[in-house]
Amino acid sequence: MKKTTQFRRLLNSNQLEFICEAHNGLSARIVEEAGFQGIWGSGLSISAQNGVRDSNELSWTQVLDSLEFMSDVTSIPILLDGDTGYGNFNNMRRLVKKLEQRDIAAVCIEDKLFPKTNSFIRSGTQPLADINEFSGKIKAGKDAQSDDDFAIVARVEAFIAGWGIAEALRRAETYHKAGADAILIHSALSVPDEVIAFKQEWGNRCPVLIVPTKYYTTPTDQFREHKFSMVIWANQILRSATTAMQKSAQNLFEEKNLLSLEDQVVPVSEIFRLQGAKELQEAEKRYLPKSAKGVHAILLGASRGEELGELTIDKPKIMVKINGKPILSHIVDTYNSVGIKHITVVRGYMGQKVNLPNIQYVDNDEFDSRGELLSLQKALVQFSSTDKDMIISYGDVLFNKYIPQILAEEEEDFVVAVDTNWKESVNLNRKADYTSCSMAHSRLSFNKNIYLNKIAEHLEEYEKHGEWMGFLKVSNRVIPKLTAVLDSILSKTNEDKSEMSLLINTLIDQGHTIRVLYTTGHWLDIDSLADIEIAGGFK
Ligand code: SPV
Ligand code: MG
Repeated sequence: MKKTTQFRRLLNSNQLEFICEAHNGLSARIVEEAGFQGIWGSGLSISAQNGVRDSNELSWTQVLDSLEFMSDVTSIPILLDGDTGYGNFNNMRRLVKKLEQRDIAAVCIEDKLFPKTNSFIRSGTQPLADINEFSGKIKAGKDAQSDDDFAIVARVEAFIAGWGIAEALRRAETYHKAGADAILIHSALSVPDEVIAFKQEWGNRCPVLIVPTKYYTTPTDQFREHKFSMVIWANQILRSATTAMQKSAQNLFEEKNLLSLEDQVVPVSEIFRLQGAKELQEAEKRYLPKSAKGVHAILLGASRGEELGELTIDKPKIMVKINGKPILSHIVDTYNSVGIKHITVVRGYMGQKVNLPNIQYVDNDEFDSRGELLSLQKALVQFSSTDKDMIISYGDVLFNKYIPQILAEEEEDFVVAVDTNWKESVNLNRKADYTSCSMAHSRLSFNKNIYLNKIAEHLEEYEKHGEWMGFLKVSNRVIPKLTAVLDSILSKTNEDKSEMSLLINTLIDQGHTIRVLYTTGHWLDIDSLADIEIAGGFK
């Protein structure tokens, strides 16, 4: 419902309604969350939160700026305390136009002179506006509004300025005739006598609003009994924030540490929530291009690597040094270079020797008797609910950084990298994972989406389209699915030694599509001493 319509319904409802002061976006949101159905855009509070006086020291456009923040973060109507309308009838017209543009539901103007003074400062000496001039201002405002539901509240300051009930009623009647939708009758007494006397005489000619700041001891039921339309809690949010800020500042100054304060204040996460941080995170997922940043890498690195002989007597293969640093460091550096810093390594053989910093470790003590799928299962336990995509790869495959980059950018649920240059692979005469795909790599496959048919060690030449390089990118959407498939495979005891290729083929059998990204070279499977030489040597 439009905010103007919401406010009109509050004004005309047959029960007592309450609106509460706010003075910036944060306080407006807090007031709405508390349950209020409307906000008082208090002139006193908006001035005070900027450290200036409630004497029109803020320009009217500065007030508008504050209102815009308040309006943007809330769905309930705002009644602006528009002081005297910031000038004459002409300024009032422009004010109404600008308020409507900012989705402000209503404005209240008071019959005093610009620059105004707060009603509780030297109240008795305050001059009132000329009654006819003020009525013209109301008329001009009503004529300027384009939304019929926009409301103008006329605030009668006769009691504040020391005039009696007759003057208050005369003014209210004139303003009502000029088109005011409601009257705010203000009083600086500590008892509600003036406003109640007014209401009794006024009857139900139009809704009447009150601001019980000074007569705060009055039970709310009295306002109900006298059929006031609306109570405005005009400054209590500003004042309670001030109490809290003074206390905290004093505490910090004296204690010079955060210990005694931390439990007394909301956590930073509450501020993020009030700012709507979550919505932005979700929008980023919709609108930002995917990048490797934030992807989680899982490295399967539990096996010893017997084929490297002596090199793996006292450490696992992933810790064997190439070019002066362990294979694992090379892999971590490559992932890091594209922004992937969440890395989990499943270690097994001589696990305690795998101890590079900034990596999460998962241990698979059954690395010898069971296959790599058990390692993956152990790692996945940590990711039952994650909002990150993951790339699963091997602890002994070196690669160029563009490979995780293109995998991460891909939107589909499952993606693998396939080397078209398999005839040049180091694996040519040893065990390799060949792939059969929906289309061979050629000029014809340019711009086509290619999908995986199967992975196998032995394939007929005609259906061999490349070699799987050991990378499986999984979107966070399907991690639970992946986990379920994995669990079902491992629940069959004869699949003890099963490998990643079985998992991928099972996913295909179950109807999942696995996107293939063809690449050429730029990776190296370290499976022999010769591979180490190729990669850069032992030193
Ligand atoms: C305000 O909140 O700025 C008001 C109400 O105008 S009062 O301070 O009571 O005048
Ligand atoms: Mg005010």
